[in-house]
Formats: sequence, structure tokens, C-alpha cells
Amino acid sequence: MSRNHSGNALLPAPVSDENRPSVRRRPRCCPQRATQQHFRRSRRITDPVMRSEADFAKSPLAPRFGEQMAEHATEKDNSTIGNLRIHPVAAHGAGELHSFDEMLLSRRNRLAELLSAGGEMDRYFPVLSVLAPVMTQSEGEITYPGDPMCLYGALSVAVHRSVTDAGPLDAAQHYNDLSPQWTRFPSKEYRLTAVSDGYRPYTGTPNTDQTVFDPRIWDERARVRWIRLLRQVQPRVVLISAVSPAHRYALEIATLVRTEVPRAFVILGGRHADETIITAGTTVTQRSSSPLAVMADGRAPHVIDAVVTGEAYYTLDVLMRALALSMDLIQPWVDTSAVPSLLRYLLAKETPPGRSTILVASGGERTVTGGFSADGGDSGSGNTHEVQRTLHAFPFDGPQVDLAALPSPYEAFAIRSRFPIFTDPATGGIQRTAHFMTSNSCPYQCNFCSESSLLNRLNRFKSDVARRGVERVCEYVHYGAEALFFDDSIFWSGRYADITDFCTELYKISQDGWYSLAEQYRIFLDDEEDMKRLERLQWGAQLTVDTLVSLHSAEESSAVLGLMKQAGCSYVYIGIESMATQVMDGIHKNLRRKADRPWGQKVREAVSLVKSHGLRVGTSVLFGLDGETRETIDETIEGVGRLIDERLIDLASPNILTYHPATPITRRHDMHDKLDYHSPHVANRKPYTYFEEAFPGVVSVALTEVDIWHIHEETGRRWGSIRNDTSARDESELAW
Ligand code: B12
Ligand code: SF4
Repeated sequence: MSRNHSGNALLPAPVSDENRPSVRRRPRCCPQRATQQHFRRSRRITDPVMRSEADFAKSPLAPRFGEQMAEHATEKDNSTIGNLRIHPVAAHGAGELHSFDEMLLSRRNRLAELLSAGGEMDRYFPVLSVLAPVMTQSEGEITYPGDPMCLYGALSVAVHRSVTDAGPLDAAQHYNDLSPQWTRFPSKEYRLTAVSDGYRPYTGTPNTDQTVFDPRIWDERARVRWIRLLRQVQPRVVLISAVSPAHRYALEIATLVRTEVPRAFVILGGRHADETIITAGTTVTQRSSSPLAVMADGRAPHVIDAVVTGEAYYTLDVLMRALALSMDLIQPWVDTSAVPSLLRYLLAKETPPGRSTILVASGGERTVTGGFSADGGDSGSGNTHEVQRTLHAFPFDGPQVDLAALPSPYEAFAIRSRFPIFTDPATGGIQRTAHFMTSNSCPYQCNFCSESSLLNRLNRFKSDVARRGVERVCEYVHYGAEALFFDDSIFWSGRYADITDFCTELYKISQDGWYSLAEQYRIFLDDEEDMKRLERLQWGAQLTVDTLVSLHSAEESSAVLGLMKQAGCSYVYIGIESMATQVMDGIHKNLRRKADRPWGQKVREAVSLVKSHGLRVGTSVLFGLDGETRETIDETIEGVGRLIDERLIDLASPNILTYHPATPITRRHDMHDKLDYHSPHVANRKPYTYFEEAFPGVVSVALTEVDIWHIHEETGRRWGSIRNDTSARDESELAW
């Protein structure tokens, strides 16, 4: 919506503090080792080529990409065409790969010798992962403390494999060399006592959850804690996830890594990279706000060593192994110059599933002479001197990722999220709420939305959805979930057959006693407390107005809502966006606007239907879309106000359109090359801070600052406590 496993008996039990692996274990997701030497595209591009989409298209080299790539098998390694160098991975002959295997074997034998000789030698190198925050202060801002799901999802495969392969070197099958220090999952006790604060203690032998830094607010306290953590851990690799409004802080987080641990290798991923570095076939282009573009032209210091875009699950795992192999056995720091060729060898032996691109920079100066300083002040021009970095791009279009077969995002991380809408009926306390996703994007194409299938190929749980969905519910309940929120843009992608099957199965197992449960569920529910949490589980999900009242009859929707309620659903979130027809006509949301009834009427029908089942209704409203005027703003505030008066809405969240780099409206408003998601210390201020992710310079050109004040004040006045601002709820309950 706008803005806003597994029971296979063959699979290993989660590895906890008490259950550290010492024997060879079968990984839940089998290593995708393709036997065939598949066509692998890789290219080597120096910074100047990768500037902006416009620059790139103008480049005389651009048309030659295709020709060269098509002929890549005949190219020599490291061949150069102007700034562009191509790595024809497929040119690796069987002999070369054989030598590579021999090199790995002899290195592994040496490592085994060193380990058996004892002493200080350890095959694990420390790693930290960070979710870059989007806020600099809590006052006046929206502070819903969700879990860093983007990061957890991206890490899931690499961490799973790493934990599975932890233990004696002879037991390892994948991370069978030096390995990231992701060696054990948290114990159940750790999970059940994890607080809602994003900060976690890092101990000498950390579990996977403790390797994550999640400051939620990027303020002085967070900076100090980050610097201390860096000094304590001395990470060899730092992985950062950033959405667009978090990107400037991601750059500052990376700059502090360069300052404190200059030899650490920094990887950036997340939605900002996904929306600004676009791979189409063998062509990689960048928008001007991309992390690599802002570093290349000096708008930000060179503080990122690699970017992974798209479906990073498997590609990140390959990159982590390449980094491990590049390290000296005695002094394990990444050798950036070795990474591209190691990647090419590894990728000649396996095909990672998913559409993703790995970009690695090699060469150049790796210290920071200016940029962001540790105390948050500017310390100079913000760049390294004379950087000659070469970018190596490895774009993939592997087999489709099976989302249900991935290790769950919470396998390695404790559930810390508390969603205030779910409270314990007995104590009133806010419940531990797990995020749950069964899809990666939305089937629809609203022109302002980053979740549209226009930007992401729609992928979802496909076969046997009820069983696989309910298995995951049981897994999360085992981890301590008292509530769930389905983050899917539309619950089960709006497929009523899937919702029906899932809800029927979930209701059934919540009624069955433990002995009646099928084995695939029982293995997760190992004590009375788990069973109690399952019986009392509350959950919420997102649906659209069109799904409820345009694409299905009222009877069909009513039947589905009844099943949802019976299976524990207590909350439905719906994107209203606007109550003004002239706005809704221009955004591709109101699917059947021509032949159907007015949007405002459909909104009323949809929320009434949900409410008639005793479910709470949360809504999101978006100001600043095409066609927005002061009149339409007031029309929407009043229209929503009436629904509130009639108690058809329990929560209304006003938002200001913020341009995301890849959405159609960003281009339509000619903002795609003007977005500043990189400058440090942009003073965010009221009224922007009253809205999620709003920042001066990236909000809708249809709104003036006076309009934004007006929206804040009028929604507060007309919607009262239903308006989702901090004054309307007691944030002190949330452990900040
Ligand atoms: C769950 C969720 C949340 C959760 C968790 C946030 C988080 N960052 O983990 C909560 C509720 C806290 C939240 C808050 C916000 N969110 Co949010 N959220 C989502 C949602 C619904 C799912 C994200 C997810 O977990 N997907 C599953 C993961 C596995 O996929 P992924 O995110 O696409 O990540 C893949 C790649 O990007 C990559 N990757 C990601 N991180 C990393 C890190 C490394 C090192 C590497 C190598 C790769 C990598 O690998 C992943 C697997 O392929 C998406 C919408 C959607 N359907 O995707 C919006 C979305 C990501 N959120 C968005 C935004 C803007 C926000 C907020 C600013 C507030 C808001 N308006 O909602 C805050 C920002 C909080 C923050 N600091 O990140 C936007 C981002 C758009 C953009 N260009 O920036 C999205 C796309 C929604 C939208 N329609 O606008 N969000
Ligand atoms: S594309 Fe439209 S319907 Fe889908 S999540 Fe975005 S706003 Fe909602």
C-alpha cells in the first residue's frame, strides 16, 4: 500500500547458542551450484562512464556495449574499449577453473594446518550490518519502530549458509574457507527477551542478531554508538541497507567506517540503489542520485566498495565468499583488487537465482581526507584525492527466486518490532509484532509508488501457499511473535483463493491441540507458551479499495473478510490516497474509474465492509499527487473527516508525496535528475518532520511549504486523535 519455514523434516533445526553446529548439516536452501557453465555477463566500467542515464545514453560507448557483450567470448580478459573494459567470464576455460579449484584446495589445506596448530588463528572475521535510519530526531516525527526487514531479507541466504557451514572446516560445504562471523542463530531465550530498542549488545562471540546495528534515529547518540562499535569490533565487512531518504545517512555511516576502520570493505544495498542503478539485459545505467554517481563526481566521498542491486539474496552470498577468499589467512582484510577476478571464478561455477547486479570498485585511494567527520560536522571538501577506481559490474538474470523456499528473514534475527495497533487484551501492553511478506511487490501500477510491479518483477509464494504460509506463521510464533503484520502491498496479492486457503488452515491449526498438528507445524511449536501465542495471535494486512469493491463482489469480499477475522485478523490497512476525483483520475489507482462509481463512494463502501466484520481500519492519505490544489486538499481532509465521524476509520495517516527515484511521477514532474538524497546535514524541520520521509527538496512540487503546514494543521484539527501523528499516541511506551 502506498507509503507507507519451515517444516520440512529434512531441514536443519535452527542453530542456536546451545546448538552450535559441529557436524555437516544440510542447508535449508541448497547451494545453487549450476553444473553447466552458463553465460555470465560482467563488465568493467570506470567511474566517468557511469554518470547518469542521460550522460550514459549520449556516450559513444553505449551502443557498443551490446555488440561487445554479444561477442564477449572472443574478447581477451581485461580488454579495453575506452573507459569500458569487459570481463568475459565465459572465456574461462576448463583448465583455468581447474587451476582455480586447485588454488582453493591448497589454500584450504593451509588454513586447516594453521587452525590445527591452534594459537590465535580463527577462521571467522567480524562483520557488521546496518539499517540506515531516515530520521535525525524523534520529536515531531513519525517513529514507528519496525524491524529492518530489507536488511534481514537481503542477508537471509548468506547468513543461513554461513551458520550452516560454521564449525570444523571439514564440515563446511559452502563457506569452506575464512568465513563471516555469522556462526550461530540466537537462542529462544535471547529472542523472547529482546527489547524493542534497535540497539543490541555485541559480545565477543556474537550471535547473528548481535551483528546488526539499527539506530532508527541518526543523531549524536547513534554516531557515538556506531564509532564505539566500530572500534570494538573492527569489522572486515560492513553491510548497509538504505531506502532513498536514508541514503545520506548511509553515506555518513560509511564515512565513519572509513575513518575508524579504513580497511573495512563497505557494501551498500537497498531500495535507493535498486531505484537508481538500473540493469536491463547487459546494460547498466545510473540515475544521477545513485550512490556510485554521487561518489564518482565528488558529491560524496568514496566510501562504498560495492553495491548490490535487485534480488540480492544469492548474489550477496557469492560476494561474501569472494571477499573471504580475497583475504590473507593471517591478516584477514579484504584485498579489493582480487575481488573481481574471484567473483568471476565463483560465478563461472554457479548461477545465483534472481535478477541482481553486483558492482565492485577496485583500485583507488581508500582513505577519506574530507567529507563527514566523526562528530557529524563537515570536515572538508568531502572526497578522496585523485581516485582512479574501476567499477566491475556483474549483472545477472538467474532463475526466478522461490520466495517461500528462502530462509525466513527472522531465522537469524530477533523480532523487536512492536506495532502499537496490537495490544494484549489482558495487560494493554504492545505486542511483539513480526513483519511477514509473501510477495515482493504490488500487481498494480500507481504512478507514484515504489511498490508497483512496474519497478519490480512481481514475485510471490506460489505453490501450496496455505501450508507454506502457515509454516512460517508457526516459525514466527516460535520466535516469540504475539502479532503479525503482513507487509505485502496487497494481502496474498489480492488473490481470494489464496487468502481463503491460508485463513482456513491458520484457523484450523489454532483450534487443534498440539497432538493433532501436522508434523511440519509441530516442529516449531515446542512448548505450552508457543501454543498459547498461536491461539491468541492477532494480525493485520493491507487490502485495496479496488480489490474489495471493484474487482470482487460485496459477497465475495465479505466472505473473505469473515475468514480473515476468524483466523485472527484484527486490522486492515487501506490506501485511500485522495478523496478528490480529479486527483484519483490521474494516478492509475482507481482501476475502473470510467465505468464505475466515484472513488469517494468506493472508499466508503470498502471501509464500511471491513468495519462490518468488526475489524479496525487504518488508512493512508497522500497529498501532492497530480492535480492537487488547495481545494482538493480540503476536499480530502473533509471527506476522510466524515468517515472518521461515522467511525468507519480508526487511523488515518496523512503523507506528503516524496519523489522516489524510479517512479513515473518523479520523471513526469521532471525531478529524476534533481533529487538530492546525498547531501549531509540537510536540516530537516517542521512541517516536513510531521510526515514520514518528507524532506525539503524531494517533496511534491505541487505543494508549497504553506500547503504542508496547512495539511498538518487541518488534518490535526479535523481528524483529531485519529490522525497518526506523535501527539495522538503515547510514544513513551516505545522504548527509545
Ligand atoms: C517492510 C517495510 C518497511 C519496514 C522495514 C523497513 C526496512 N527498511 O527494512 C518499516 C515499517 C520499518 C518501514 C519503514 C520505512 N519504509 Co518501508 N517498506 C517496507 C516494505 C513493505 C517491504 C520491504 C522488505 O522488507 N522487503 C523484502 C526485502 C527482502 O526486499 P527489499 O526491501 O526489496 O530488499 C532487497 C534489495 O533491496 C536488497 N537489499 C536490501 N537491503 C540490502 C542491504 C545490502 C547490504 C545488500 C547487499 C542488499 C540489500 O536485497 C533485498 C532482497 O532482494 C517496502 C515495500 C515493498 N513491497 O518492498 C517498503 C519500502 C521499502 N519502504 C519505503 C519507505 C520510504 C519507508 C520509510 C521511509 C517510511 C515509509 N514511508 O514507509 C521508512 C524507512 C525506514 C528505514 N530506515 O529503512 C519505500 C522505499 C522507497 C525508496 N525508494 O526509498 C518502500 C519501497 C515503500 C514505498 N512504497 O515507498 N518499511
Ligand atoms: S502500486 Fe498502488 S495499489 Fe499497489 S501498493 Fe502502490 S499505491 Fe498501493
